[in-house]
Amino acid sequence: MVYVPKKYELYKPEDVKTEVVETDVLVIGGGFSGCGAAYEAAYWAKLAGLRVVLVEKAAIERSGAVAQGLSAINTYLDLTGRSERQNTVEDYVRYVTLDMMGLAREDLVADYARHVDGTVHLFEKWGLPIWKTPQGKYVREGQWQIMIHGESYKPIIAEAAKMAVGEKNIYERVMIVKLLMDKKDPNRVAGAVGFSVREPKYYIFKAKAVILATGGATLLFRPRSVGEAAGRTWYAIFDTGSGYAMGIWAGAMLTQFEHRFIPFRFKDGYGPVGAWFLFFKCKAKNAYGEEYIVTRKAELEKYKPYGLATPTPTPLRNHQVMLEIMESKHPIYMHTEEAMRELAGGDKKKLKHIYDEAFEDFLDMTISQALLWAAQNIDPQEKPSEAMPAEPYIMGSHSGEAGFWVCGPSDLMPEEYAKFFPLRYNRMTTVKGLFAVGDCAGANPHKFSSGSFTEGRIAGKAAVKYVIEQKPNPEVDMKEAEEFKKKVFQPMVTFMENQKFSTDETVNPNYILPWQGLVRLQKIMDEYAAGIATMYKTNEKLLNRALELLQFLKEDLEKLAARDLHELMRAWELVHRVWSAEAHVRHMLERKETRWPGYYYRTDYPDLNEKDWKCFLCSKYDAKTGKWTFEKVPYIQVVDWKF
Ligand code: SFD
Ligand code: AMP
Repeated sequence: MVYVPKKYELYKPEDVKTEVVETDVLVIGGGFSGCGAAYEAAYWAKLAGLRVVLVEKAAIERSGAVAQGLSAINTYLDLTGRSERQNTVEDYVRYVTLDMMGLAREDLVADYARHVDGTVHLFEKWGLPIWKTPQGKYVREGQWQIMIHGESYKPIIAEAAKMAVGEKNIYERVMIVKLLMDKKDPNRVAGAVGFSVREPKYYIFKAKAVILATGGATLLFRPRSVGEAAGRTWYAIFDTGSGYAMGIWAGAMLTQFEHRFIPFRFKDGYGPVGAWFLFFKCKAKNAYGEEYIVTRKAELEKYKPYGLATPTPTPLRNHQVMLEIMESKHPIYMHTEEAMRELAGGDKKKLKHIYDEAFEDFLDMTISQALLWAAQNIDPQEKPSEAMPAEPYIMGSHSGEAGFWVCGPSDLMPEEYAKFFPLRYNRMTTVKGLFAVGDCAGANPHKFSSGSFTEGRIAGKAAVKYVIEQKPNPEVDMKEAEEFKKKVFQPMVTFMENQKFSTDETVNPNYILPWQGLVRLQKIMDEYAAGIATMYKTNEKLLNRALELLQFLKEDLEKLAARDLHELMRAWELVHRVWSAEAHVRHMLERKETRWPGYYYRTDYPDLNEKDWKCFLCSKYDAKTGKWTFEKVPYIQVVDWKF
């Protein structure tokens, strides 16, 4: 039989058209923070006659973390009395800072917190159904969270952003690969380049201000879901560290990049636990029926003062679970059946209502968890469900605080933080004209959906102000931008040149496919950088070995192959993931303490070290020399909160 190689839609760079788009403000990523940025920037830009462009690699109607919907808005303070419980900004800042074991940028947290309610009210106006009490108050899930019927959360928010900027200013199915810098000033952004994942087209976006809103970084670590469940994760698989990598290359300062979030989740489907713990008052117990938050309360003493905070910080709640698992007292069970029984109090009608709510929680947000219940014959009113800490996620919007060091609001930002910003515009990174929001903005976590949109709005407004006041006129090196097209399409060329070398195109000594590189990355991170394989433990030796192996992987990235435009996107996503992973490892290596037990353990520095490490860890990459430099910035209490 004659071997006939398969045909693919492959393009040589010289066959790809270039389209140049000029704008004042460019928003990269149309998720929650990107939609917020576009919505707000459009308002101010219109008054000033400026253009705002939003570019997204998917379709914003269903892109990003909220693609499937959500069942709760996790950040709503309620300063005006619309819900079952009101809060103050001070108390919110206390909660967030303690949840991060003492390290949060309070200027940034207070800033989004004071504006977040207004965002939620807009969401409701745009049609998002929020649960109401018979008295018409928003139903609280917990102190800070409110319940929503959120299956269509993303389309509702995307529509508002689309209407604000106008269809002609939205570029969908365009994967952004790299930022462009000003020819005259290497520390000023000038735009970005990317390619269409639908047609042979290369894009050069020229912009005066750029907002990074590409979400966090998932699947850097081998996930618990492998084999038949490969690809199932808790957070958005589309969030591939693009903004991190692009900002790193541009020389923007990172902060807290050693931080990660380990979500404790319903096992295998990754169903979130928040509604179960807070709204349904569900208890988690070990295999022997012991409620570990009670039996392991004394463990929290070791982590004073944070261990004594209410609620117990998320990493410490994880830590208690991990101790159970390390002592082999798992499976850990979420006792949904007990919770539902207790809430219903013998009232059958009430039980039916609670049952519906329980299913809606997952159907709104994590459909696969409801499917898993069905597949495994689990009726949540009869049987408990297994839960488990998942693999690490790098993010700055949920219970994680990795991201860029950004400028805060002028009324709250202390001088120790401000000194990094020659120009002071809210949420601008240390690169002029480059802003970061949502998962991309570091040291101000717990934004979730509503806070990310709010932070986008803050940055959108500031970006327009920057363009008006500074009148930046960055110059793009068009030759360099056009030259980069070759690099972008190189994986297709590599495939074309080597496809016939072997009879199985997935086994070829001259190239690697993106998924092969991805499993390599995941193996390295899992085994050396405190993934699930080592129960989240690592040490200096392991981390140094991780860096060595990542270096080999980086060399092999030059030999990536792609068989179609979709795979070309996967190739560039992998490049972005690898750089995000490297930054994470370098940061973990640098912080010589275990600040977040339950997120990761440095076994060579097993304790909290308040004296040397109650500080933000910041880093910068110099693309010219290939060197990373680190710097500590002190934590400063900005808001007057008390324990
Ligand atoms: O239950 C490029 N989140 C929750 N928030 C809540 O308010 N309530 C909840 O209930 C939450 N929970 C939850 C949450 C997320 C997920 C996945 C689940 C459950 C299952 C968190 C929020 O969703 C999250 O904080 C925000 O969405 C963060 O916003 P942002 O903008 O930082 O990220 P994004 O929305 O994922 O958007 C990123 C966009 O960028 C695009 N993109 N575009 C072009 N070029 C590139 N190179 C790009 N790279 C990425 C993406 O496609 C995407 O659109 S619970 O667990 O607590
Ligand atoms: P999750 O579903 O775990 O992402 O949580 C959703 C929201 O509830 C987040 O704001 C969490 O910080 C919060 N949360 C989850 N579990 C608990 C808990 N046991 N105690 C206090 N807050 C929680």
